[in-house]
Amino acid sequence: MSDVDTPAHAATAQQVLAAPRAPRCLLVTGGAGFIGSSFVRTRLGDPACAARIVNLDLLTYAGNLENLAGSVEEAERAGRYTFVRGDIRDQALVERLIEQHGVDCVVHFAAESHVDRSIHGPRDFIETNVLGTFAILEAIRSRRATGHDVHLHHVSTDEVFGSLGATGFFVETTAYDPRSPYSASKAASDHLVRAYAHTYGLSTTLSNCSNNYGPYQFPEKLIPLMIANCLEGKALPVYGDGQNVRDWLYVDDHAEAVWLVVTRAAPGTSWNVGGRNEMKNLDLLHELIAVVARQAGKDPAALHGLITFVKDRPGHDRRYAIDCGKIERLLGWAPRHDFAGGLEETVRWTLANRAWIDRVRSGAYREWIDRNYATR
Ligand code: NAD
Ligand code: TDX
Repeated sequence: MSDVDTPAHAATAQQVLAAPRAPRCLLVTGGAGFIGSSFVRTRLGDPACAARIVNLDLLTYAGNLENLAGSVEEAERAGRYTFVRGDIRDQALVERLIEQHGVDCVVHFAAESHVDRSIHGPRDFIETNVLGTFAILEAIRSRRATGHDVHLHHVSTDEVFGSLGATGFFVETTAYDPRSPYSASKAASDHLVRAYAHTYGLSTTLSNCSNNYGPYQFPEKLIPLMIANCLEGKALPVYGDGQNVRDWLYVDDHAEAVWLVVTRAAPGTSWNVGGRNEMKNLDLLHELIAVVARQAGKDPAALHGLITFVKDRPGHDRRYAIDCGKIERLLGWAPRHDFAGGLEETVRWTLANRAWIDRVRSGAYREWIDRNYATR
Protein backbone atom coordinates (compact mmCIF):
# COMPACT_ATOMS: atom_id res chain seq x y z
CA MET A 1 0.00 0.00 0.00
CA SER A 2 1.33 3.44 -0.78
CA ASP A 3 0.51 6.81 0.69
CA VAL A 4 -0.43 8.01 -2.76
CA ASP A 5 -3.76 6.22 -2.44
CA THR A 6 -4.07 6.31 1.35
CA PRO A 7 -5.27 9.51 3.03
CA ALA A 8 -3.23 10.12 6.17
CA HIS A 9 -6.24 9.98 8.48
CA ALA A 10 -7.06 6.55 7.07
CA ALA A 11 -3.54 5.16 7.39
CA THR A 12 -3.71 1.70 8.83
CA ALA A 13 -1.60 -0.86 10.61
CA GLN A 14 -0.76 -2.27 7.17
CA GLN A 15 1.68 0.61 6.88
CA VAL A 16 3.69 -0.90 9.72
CA LEU A 17 5.91 -3.93 9.18
CA ALA A 18 4.78 -7.11 10.93
CA ALA A 19 8.38 -7.78 12.02
CA PRO A 20 10.90 -4.94 12.47
CA ARG A 21 13.48 -4.39 9.74
CA ALA A 22 16.87 -5.07 11.34
CA PRO A 23 19.59 -3.62 9.10
CA ARG A 24 23.05 -5.18 9.44
CA CYS A 25 24.87 -2.29 7.81
CA LEU A 26 23.64 1.27 7.32
CA LEU A 27 25.07 3.62 4.76
CA VAL A 28 24.36 7.03 6.30
CA THR A 29 24.83 9.92 3.87
CA GLY A 30 25.54 13.35 5.33
CA GLY A 31 26.42 11.84 8.71
CA ALA A 32 28.81 14.70 9.53
CA GLY A 33 26.06 17.32 9.19
CA PHE A 34 23.67 18.54 11.85
CA ILE A 35 20.89 15.93 11.76
CA GLY A 36 22.97 13.10 10.24
CA SER A 37 25.50 13.37 13.08
CA SER A 38 22.68 13.22 15.63
CA PHE A 39 21.48 10.03 13.92
CA VAL A 40 24.98 8.49 13.99
CA ARG A 41 25.52 9.44 17.65
CA THR A 42 22.13 8.16 18.80
CA ARG A 43 22.41 4.89 16.87
CA LEU A 44 25.92 4.15 18.11
CA GLY A 45 24.71 4.90 21.65
CA ASP A 46 21.65 2.67 21.34
CA PRO A 47 22.24 -0.80 22.81
CA ALA A 48 19.26 -2.10 20.79
CA CYS A 49 20.91 -1.17 17.50
CA ALA A 50 23.61 -3.59 16.34
CA ALA A 51 24.02 -2.23 12.81
CA ARG A 52 27.40 -1.23 11.47
CA ILE A 53 27.51 2.31 10.09
CA VAL A 54 29.31 3.63 7.03
CA ASN A 55 29.17 7.42 7.05
CA LEU A 56 29.52 8.91 3.54
CA ASP A 57 29.95 12.66 3.66
CA LEU A 58 31.65 15.11 1.32
CA LEU A 59 32.48 17.49 4.19
CA THR A 60 31.12 20.56 2.45
CA TYR A 61 31.03 23.78 4.50
CA ALA A 62 28.18 22.14 6.51
CA GLY A 63 30.00 18.88 7.25
CA ASN A 64 32.21 18.78 10.32
CA LEU A 65 33.80 15.71 11.86
CA GLU A 66 34.01 17.59 15.16
CA ASN A 67 30.24 16.91 15.34
CA LEU A 68 31.15 13.26 15.94
CA ALA A 69 34.26 13.65 18.09
CA GLY A 70 34.05 11.49 21.20
CA SER A 71 31.10 9.47 19.84
CA VAL A 72 32.57 7.29 17.09
CA GLU A 73 36.15 6.40 18.01
CA GLU A 74 35.32 3.29 20.06
CA ALA A 75 32.94 2.00 17.37
CA GLU A 76 35.59 2.73 14.74
CA ARG A 77 38.19 0.67 16.64
CA ALA A 78 35.65 -2.15 16.97
CA GLY A 79 35.03 -2.13 13.20
CA ARG A 80 31.47 -0.94 13.65
CA TYR A 81 31.89 2.55 12.21
CA THR A 82 33.67 3.79 9.09
CA PHE A 83 33.92 7.31 7.72
CA VAL A 84 34.33 7.88 3.99
CA ARG A 85 34.82 11.34 2.55
CA GLY A 86 33.02 11.21 -0.78
CA ASP A 87 30.26 12.55 -2.96
CA ILE A 88 26.79 11.04 -3.16
CA ARG A 89 26.75 12.05 -6.84
CA ASP A 90 29.51 9.49 -7.44
CA GLN A 91 27.32 6.50 -8.29
CA ALA A 92 30.28 4.14 -8.68
CA LEU A 93 31.49 5.04 -5.17
CA VAL A 94 28.04 4.51 -3.64
CA GLU A 95 27.75 1.14 -5.40
CA ARG A 96 31.22 0.11 -4.26
CA LEU A 97 30.50 1.04 -0.63
CA ILE A 98 27.24 -0.89 -0.68
CA GLU A 99 28.98 -3.96 -2.06
CA GLN A 100 32.17 -3.78 0.04
CA HIS A 101 30.42 -3.23 3.37
CA GLY A 102 27.34 -5.38 2.76
CA VAL A 103 25.05 -2.37 3.16
CA ASP A 104 21.39 -3.38 3.35
CA CYS A 105 19.92 0.04 4.19
CA VAL A 106 20.76 3.58 3.09
CA VAL A 107 19.64 6.45 5.33
CA HIS A 108 19.94 9.51 3.15
CA PHE A 109 20.47 12.85 4.93
CA ALA A 110 23.08 14.46 2.64
CA ALA A 111 21.82 17.65 1.05
CA GLU A 112 22.36 21.32 0.62
CA SER A 113 19.98 22.48 3.35
CA HIS A 114 19.91 26.27 3.72
CA VAL A 115 17.10 28.18 2.01
CA ASP A 116 19.00 31.50 1.80
CA ARG A 117 21.94 29.82 0.07
CA SER A 118 19.52 28.24 -2.42
CA ILE A 119 18.22 31.71 -3.29
CA HIS A 120 21.72 33.11 -3.85
CA GLY A 121 23.06 30.03 -5.68
CA PRO A 122 20.58 27.31 -6.64
CA ARG A 123 22.98 25.16 -8.72
CA ASP A 124 24.52 23.20 -5.80
CA PHE A 125 21.00 22.39 -4.61
CA ILE A 126 19.99 20.85 -7.93
CA GLU A 127 23.27 18.97 -8.21
CA THR A 128 23.39 17.57 -4.67
CA ASN A 129 19.73 17.19 -3.79
CA VAL A 130 18.42 16.05 -7.17
CA LEU A 131 21.40 14.46 -8.94
CA GLY A 132 22.83 13.10 -5.68
CA THR A 133 19.58 11.35 -4.82
CA PHE A 134 19.37 10.12 -8.41
CA ALA A 135 22.88 8.60 -8.16
CA ILE A 136 21.93 6.80 -4.92
CA LEU A 137 18.75 5.44 -6.52
CA GLU A 138 20.71 4.26 -9.56
CA ALA A 139 23.31 2.58 -7.33
CA ILE A 140 20.56 0.73 -5.45
CA ARG A 141 18.80 -0.21 -8.69
CA SER A 142 22.03 -1.58 -10.08
CA ARG A 143 22.61 -3.68 -6.92
CA ARG A 144 19.03 -4.93 -7.17
CA ALA A 145 19.75 -6.16 -10.69
CA THR A 146 22.41 -8.46 -9.15
CA GLY A 147 19.92 -9.84 -6.63
CA HIS A 148 20.87 -7.62 -3.66
CA ASP A 149 18.04 -5.52 -2.24
CA VAL A 150 18.91 -2.39 -0.30
CA HIS A 151 16.25 -0.37 1.53
CA LEU A 152 16.39 3.43 1.13
CA HIS A 153 15.10 5.85 3.73
CA HIS A 154 14.96 9.35 2.28
CA VAL A 155 15.02 12.28 4.71
CA SER A 156 12.94 15.18 3.46
CA THR A 157 11.34 18.36 4.74
CA ASP A 158 7.95 19.92 5.37
CA GLU A 159 8.93 22.75 2.99
CA VAL A 160 7.96 20.60 -0.03
CA PHE A 161 4.30 21.19 0.89
CA GLY A 162 4.56 24.97 0.40
CA SER A 163 3.18 27.68 2.66
CA LEU A 164 0.04 27.59 4.83
CA GLY A 165 -2.35 30.40 5.72
CA ALA A 166 -3.36 31.04 9.32
CA THR A 167 -4.96 27.60 9.72
CA GLY A 168 -4.50 24.01 8.56
CA PHE A 169 -1.73 21.41 8.72
CA PHE A 170 0.40 19.45 6.27
CA VAL A 171 -0.53 15.75 6.18
CA GLU A 172 1.34 13.02 4.29
CA THR A 173 -1.00 13.34 1.31
CA THR A 174 -0.92 17.15 1.03
CA ALA A 175 -0.08 18.09 -2.58
CA TYR A 176 3.48 19.27 -3.12
CA ASP A 177 3.89 23.02 -3.73
CA PRO A 178 7.57 23.91 -3.24
CA ARG A 179 8.37 27.59 -3.49
CA SER A 180 12.15 28.02 -3.04
CA PRO A 181 14.99 26.42 -5.02
CA TYR A 182 15.80 24.42 -1.87
CA SER A 183 12.30 23.04 -1.40
CA ALA A 184 11.91 22.44 -5.15
CA SER A 185 15.12 20.40 -5.17
CA LYS A 186 13.94 18.38 -2.15
CA ALA A 187 10.51 17.86 -3.77
CA ALA A 188 12.21 16.65 -6.96
CA SER A 189 14.26 14.15 -4.95
CA ASP A 190 11.12 12.92 -3.14
CA HIS A 191 9.39 12.40 -6.51
CA LEU A 192 12.37 10.43 -7.80
CA VAL A 193 12.36 8.19 -4.73
CA ARG A 194 8.64 7.42 -5.12
CA ALA A 195 9.02 6.91 -8.89
CA TYR A 196 11.87 4.40 -8.40
CA ALA A 197 9.83 2.50 -5.84
CA HIS A 198 6.85 2.37 -8.19
CA THR A 199 8.71 1.64 -11.43
CA TYR A 200 11.61 -0.55 -10.34
CA GLY A 201 10.21 -2.03 -7.14
CA LEU A 202 12.83 -0.47 -4.85
CA SER A 203 12.05 -0.65 -1.14
CA THR A 204 11.82 2.95 0.07
CA THR A 205 10.43 5.01 2.94
CA LEU A 206 10.28 8.77 3.28
CA SER A 207 9.94 11.27 6.12
CA ASN A 208 9.10 14.98 5.97
CA CYS A 209 10.16 16.85 9.08
CA SER A 210 9.65 20.38 10.37
CA ASN A 211 12.41 22.78 11.52
CA ASN A 212 15.06 21.13 13.67
CA TYR A 213 17.21 22.79 16.33
CA GLY A 214 19.78 21.59 18.84
CA PRO A 215 23.53 20.99 19.32
CA TYR A 216 25.90 21.17 16.32
CA GLN A 217 23.48 23.10 14.06
CA PHE A 218 25.42 25.24 11.62
CA PRO A 219 25.16 28.87 12.76
CA GLU A 220 23.53 30.09 9.56
CA LYS A 221 20.10 28.77 10.67
CA LEU A 222 17.85 30.93 12.84
CA ILE A 223 18.39 29.52 16.35
CA PRO A 224 22.18 28.93 16.40
CA LEU A 225 22.78 32.20 14.54
CA MET A 226 20.75 34.15 17.10
CA ILE A 227 22.46 32.45 20.06
CA ALA A 228 25.93 33.13 18.65
CA ASN A 229 25.08 36.75 17.85
CA CYS A 230 23.65 37.30 21.34
CA LEU A 231 26.88 35.99 22.86
CA GLU A 232 28.99 38.20 20.59
CA GLY A 233 26.77 41.29 20.96
CA LYS A 234 25.99 41.35 17.23
CA ALA A 235 22.74 42.37 15.50
CA LEU A 236 19.89 39.83 15.53
CA PRO A 237 18.53 40.02 11.95
CA VAL A 238 14.77 39.35 11.73
CA TYR A 239 13.48 38.93 8.19
CA GLY A 240 10.39 40.98 7.24
CA ASP A 241 7.90 41.46 10.08
CA GLY A 242 9.07 38.43 12.08
CA GLN A 243 5.58 36.93 11.98
CA ASN A 244 6.49 33.88 9.87
CA VAL A 245 5.61 30.66 11.65
CA ARG A 246 7.73 27.51 11.93
CA ASP A 247 7.17 24.26 13.84
CA TRP A 248 10.28 23.36 15.90
CA LEU A 249 11.59 19.93 16.84
CA TYR A 250 14.69 18.97 18.86
CA VAL A 251 17.14 17.22 16.56
CA ASP A 252 17.53 13.95 18.51
CA ASP A 253 13.74 13.49 18.40
CA HIS A 254 13.93 13.68 14.61
CA ALA A 255 16.76 11.12 14.61
CA GLU A 256 14.60 8.73 16.69
CA ALA A 257 11.66 9.21 14.31
CA VAL A 258 13.87 8.34 11.35
CA TRP A 259 15.06 5.18 13.10
CA LEU A 260 11.49 4.13 13.90
CA VAL A 261 10.53 4.55 10.24
CA VAL A 262 13.67 2.72 9.07
CA THR A 263 12.96 -0.26 11.30
CA ARG A 264 9.16 -0.39 11.39
CA ALA A 265 7.59 1.22 8.32
CA ALA A 266 6.36 -0.71 5.30
CA PRO A 267 7.93 0.03 1.92
CA GLY A 268 6.19 2.77 -0.04
CA THR A 269 5.09 4.75 3.01
CA SER A 270 5.88 8.31 4.05
CA TRP A 271 5.71 9.92 7.47
CA ASN A 272 5.34 13.49 8.68
CA VAL A 273 7.44 14.42 11.71
CA GLY A 274 6.97 17.60 13.73
CA GLY A 275 7.09 19.11 17.18
CA ARG A 276 3.48 20.32 17.46
CA ASN A 277 5.22 23.52 18.42
CA GLU A 278 4.35 26.38 16.11
CA MET A 279 5.98 29.72 16.82
CA LYS A 280 6.28 33.10 15.16
CA ASN A 281 9.96 33.94 14.63
CA LEU A 282 9.77 37.05 16.79
CA ASP A 283 8.10 35.20 19.69
CA LEU A 284 10.78 32.53 19.45
CA LEU A 285 13.49 35.16 19.56
CA HIS A 286 12.01 36.73 22.70
CA GLU A 287 11.97 33.33 24.41
CA LEU A 288 15.50 32.58 23.25
CA ILE A 289 16.80 35.93 24.51
CA ALA A 290 15.34 35.22 27.95
CA VAL A 291 17.16 31.87 28.10
CA VAL A 292 20.49 33.23 26.82
CA ALA A 293 20.33 36.21 29.17
CA ARG A 294 19.70 33.97 32.19
CA GLN A 295 22.24 31.28 31.33
CA ALA A 296 24.99 33.61 30.11
CA GLY A 297 24.38 36.34 32.71
CA LYS A 298 23.56 39.01 30.13
CA ASP A 299 21.17 41.95 30.31
CA PRO A 300 17.93 40.95 28.49
CA ALA A 301 17.17 44.57 27.57
CA ALA A 302 20.57 44.90 25.90
CA LEU A 303 19.94 41.70 23.94
CA HIS A 304 16.48 42.94 22.86
CA GLY A 305 18.22 46.09 21.66
CA LEU A 306 20.16 43.94 19.17
CA ILE A 307 16.97 42.93 17.31
CA THR A 308 17.17 44.41 13.80
CA PHE A 309 14.41 44.08 11.22
CA VAL A 310 15.99 43.45 7.83
CA LYS A 311 14.76 43.02 4.25
CA ASP A 312 12.59 39.93 3.90
CA ARG A 313 13.82 36.69 2.32
CA PRO A 314 12.51 36.59 -1.29
CA GLY A 315 9.49 34.28 -1.53
CA HIS A 316 9.57 33.77 2.26
CA ASP A 317 7.09 31.01 3.19
CA ARG A 318 4.64 32.33 5.78
CA ARG A 319 3.70 29.31 7.82
CA TYR A 320 4.62 25.64 8.11
CA ALA A 321 2.70 23.28 10.41
CA ILE A 322 2.95 19.52 10.47
CA ASP A 323 0.27 17.03 11.45
CA CYS A 324 2.38 14.19 12.83
CA GLY A 325 -0.62 12.14 13.98
CA LYS A 326 0.25 9.21 11.73
CA ILE A 327 3.72 8.51 13.17
CA GLU A 328 2.38 9.07 16.70
CA ARG A 329 -0.54 6.73 16.21
CA LEU A 330 1.02 3.94 14.14
CA LEU A 331 4.65 3.93 15.30
CA GLY A 332 4.17 5.27 18.82
CA TRP A 333 6.65 8.10 18.24
CA ALA A 334 6.63 11.06 20.61
CA PRO A 335 9.27 13.76 21.04
CA ARG A 336 11.22 13.51 24.30
CA HIS A 337 11.96 17.25 24.44
CA ASP A 338 9.42 20.03 24.73
CA PHE A 339 10.48 23.35 23.24
CA ALA A 340 11.32 25.09 26.52
CA GLY A 341 13.52 22.18 27.64
CA GLY A 342 15.11 21.76 24.22
CA LEU A 343 15.96 25.45 24.04
CA GLU A 344 17.53 25.39 27.53
CA GLU A 345 19.57 22.35 26.47
CA THR A 346 20.67 23.99 23.21
CA VAL A 347 21.83 27.20 24.91
CA ARG A 348 23.59 25.18 27.64
CA TRP A 349 25.35 23.12 24.96
CA THR A 350 26.41 26.27 23.11
CA LEU A 351 27.87 27.86 26.24
CA ALA A 352 29.77 24.65 27.01
CA ASN A 353 31.00 24.38 23.43
CA ARG A 354 32.08 27.91 22.59
CA ALA A 355 35.21 26.46 20.92
CA TRP A 356 33.04 24.56 18.40
CA ILE A 357 31.08 27.70 17.53
CA ASP A 358 34.23 29.83 17.35
CA ARG A 359 35.99 27.35 15.06
CA VAL A 360 32.97 27.19 12.77
CA ARG A 361 32.40 30.95 12.72
CA SER A 362 36.10 31.68 12.12
CA GLY A 363 36.46 28.96 9.46
CA ALA A 364 39.19 27.20 11.50
CA TYR A 365 37.33 23.87 11.28
CA ARG A 366 38.03 23.81 7.51
CA GLU A 367 41.80 23.85 8.01
CA TRP A 368 41.63 20.68 10.08
CA ILE A 369 39.40 18.95 7.53
CA ASP A 370 41.56 19.98 4.60
CA ARG A 371 44.73 18.87 6.39
CA ASN A 372 43.31 15.47 7.36
CA TYR A 373 41.18 14.69 4.36
CA ALA A 374 42.81 16.45 1.42
CA THR A 375 44.01 13.21 -0.13
CA ARG A 376 41.00 10.97 0.58
P1 NAD B 1 23.40 20.07 7.01
O1 NAD B 1 23.55 21.11 5.96
O2 NAD B 1 23.74 20.39 8.41
O3 NAD B 1 24.27 18.79 6.62
C1 NAD B 1 24.33 18.27 5.33
C2 NAD B 1 25.47 17.26 5.27
O4 NAD B 1 25.48 16.68 3.94
C3 NAD B 1 26.85 17.87 5.52
O5 NAD B 1 27.58 17.06 6.40
C4 NAD B 1 27.47 17.89 4.14
O6 NAD B 1 28.89 17.79 4.16
C5 NAD B 1 26.82 16.68 3.48
N1 NAD B 1 26.80 16.77 2.01
C6 NAD B 1 26.39 17.82 1.26
N2 NAD B 1 26.55 17.54 -0.05
C7 NAD B 1 27.05 16.28 -0.12
C8 NAD B 1 27.39 15.44 -1.19
N3 NAD B 1 27.30 15.83 -2.46
N4 NAD B 1 27.87 14.19 -0.92
C9 NAD B 1 27.99 13.79 0.37
N5 NAD B 1 27.69 14.57 1.43
C10 NAD B 1 27.21 15.80 1.19
O7 NAD B 1 21.91 19.56 6.87
P2 NAD B 1 20.88 19.10 8.00
O8 NAD B 1 20.21 20.29 8.56
O9 NAD B 1 21.55 18.14 8.90
O10 NAD B 1 19.79 18.32 7.11
C11 NAD B 1 19.93 16.94 6.82
C12 NAD B 1 18.76 16.49 5.97
O11 NAD B 1 17.55 16.73 6.67
C13 NAD B 1 18.64 17.23 4.64
O12 NAD B 1 18.24 16.30 3.66
C14 NAD B 1 17.56 18.26 4.89
O13 NAD B 1 16.88 18.58 3.70
C15 NAD B 1 16.66 17.51 5.86
N6 NAD B 1 15.87 18.35 6.79
C16 NAD B 1 16.49 19.33 7.52
C17 NAD B 1 15.74 20.07 8.44
C18 NAD B 1 16.37 21.14 9.30
O14 NAD B 1 15.64 21.83 10.02
N7 NAD B 1 17.69 21.31 9.29
C19 NAD B 1 14.37 19.81 8.59
C20 NAD B 1 13.78 18.80 7.80
C21 NAD B 1 14.55 18.07 6.92
O1 TDX C 1 18.79 35.43 10.10
C1 TDX C 1 17.66 34.93 9.97
N1 TDX C 1 16.55 35.68 10.25
C2 TDX C 1 15.28 35.22 10.12
O2 TDX C 1 14.32 35.93 10.37
C3 TDX C 1 17.46 33.57 9.53
C4 TDX C 1 18.65 32.69 9.20
C5 TDX C 1 16.17 33.11 9.42
N2 TDX C 1 15.11 33.90 9.68
C6 TDX C 1 13.74 33.35 9.55
C7 TDX C 1 13.43 32.69 8.23
C8 TDX C 1 12.47 31.60 8.62
O3 TDX C 1 11.16 32.12 8.68
O4 TDX C 1 13.64 32.31 10.53
C9 TDX C 1 12.90 31.19 10.03
C10 TDX C 1 13.78 29.96 10.07
O5 TDX C 1 14.81 30.14 9.10
P1 TDX C 1 15.91 29.01 8.81
O6 TDX C 1 16.58 28.66 10.09
O7 TDX C 1 16.74 29.48 7.67
O8 TDX C 1 14.99 27.76 8.43
P2 TDX C 1 13.89 27.55 7.27
O9 TDX C 1 14.09 28.48 6.16
O10 TDX C 1 12.55 27.54 7.95
O11 TDX C 1 14.29 26.08 6.78
C11 TDX C 1 14.66 25.07 7.76
O12 TDX C 1 13.60 24.17 8.01
C12 TDX C 1 13.31 23.20 7.06
C13 TDX C 1 15.91 24.31 7.35
O13 TDX C 1 16.96 25.22 7.04
C14 TDX C 1 15.67 23.38 6.21
O14 TDX C 1 16.82 22.61 5.91
C15 TDX C 1 14.53 22.46 6.58
O15 TDX C 1 14.23 21.65 5.50
